Amino acid sequence: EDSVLEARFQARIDAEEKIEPNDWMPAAYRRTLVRQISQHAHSEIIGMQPEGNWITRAPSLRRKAALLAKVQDEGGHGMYLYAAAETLGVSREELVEQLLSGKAKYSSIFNYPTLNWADIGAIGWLVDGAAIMNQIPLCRCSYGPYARAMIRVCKEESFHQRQGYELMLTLCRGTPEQKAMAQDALNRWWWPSLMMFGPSDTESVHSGQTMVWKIKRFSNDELRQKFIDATVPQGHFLGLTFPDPDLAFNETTGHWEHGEIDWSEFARVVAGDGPCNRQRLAAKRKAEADGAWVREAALAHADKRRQRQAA
Ligand code: FAQ
Repeated sequence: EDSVLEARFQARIDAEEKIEPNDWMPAAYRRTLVRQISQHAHSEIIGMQPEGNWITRAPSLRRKAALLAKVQDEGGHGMYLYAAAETLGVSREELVEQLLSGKAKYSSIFNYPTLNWADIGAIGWLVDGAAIMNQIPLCRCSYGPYARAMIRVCKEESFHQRQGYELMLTLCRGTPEQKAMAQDALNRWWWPSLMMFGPSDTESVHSGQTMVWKIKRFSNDELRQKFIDATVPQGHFLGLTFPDPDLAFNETTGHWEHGEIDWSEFARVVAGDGPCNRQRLAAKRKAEADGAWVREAALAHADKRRQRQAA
């Protein structure tokens, strides 16, 4: 009986046991994991584009090597996450098809353009900073393969975040023009970074159930607040100003209070109408088409090997 199985399943979750691919799980648990993990994988893959834009124009060999390594890590995270999703019974081809057709979501943040070199610093500092804040709790997610994937991913994200902050620090200690570039990047990336955490708790449709299942451990607003509290002092250390006149420290709560997030902008970007949505999908489709011959050759090679072994 499903209700008995479901009660047993929830008891395992409550006891902090990991759920593994061959264990019984409710269909809705499987569905929500496929949704979240695949969106996460797509984000890593599309997320390679804004930074990839600057690899050929990095200002030094050292900066170029670090950026190249970071973008490669993101590709690796995507592959790792697709593999975790595959343990739930979907194929990678199916998931990629959903991305290419525009059906699948990926993080809103990657639909913003990287206009100057300081954007690479701002992405590392803010976007990877937000990603870590969201992903550290996912290392304790109830689904084993996703939780284990997150451990390695978080180690690499932490290097990415330091890379970005150090870049910002260098610019802020540089010429007035360099500092102005850093300020401009913060102005453009701050609000979109806060939107990465998703809709406010009152609007979040999935949080209630996913927290019971211990996929999520903290709500969207809780993680957003943790991120703001950690990041504002870092920005002040850089000597930068946040583009939020309402940002203020509340001595009683010990938290930084922030102004209203423009949720209409968030909705627009998620619906496909952000500054770069079309460009991102077009670039991904082109990459997929350009790489088709590699996949065909690999399949033909695997087939030949199988035939040789069978003979
Ligand atoms: N963008 O009910 P909720 C990275 C959607 S980090 C677009 O609150 P949930 C590293 C949501 O999917 C970025 N859509 O949903 C990197 C749902 O739509 P659906 C990726 C968003 O799942 C750094 C609807 O709104 N990280 O890639 C966004 O409980 C630098 C209702 O929302 C992850 O994916 C958004 N920002 O909470 C790479 C982490 N927010 O599916 C390159 C794992 C919400 O019903 C360079 N994911 N939506 O159609 C999560 O933790 C969760 O999925 C949340 C959303 C917190 C993102």
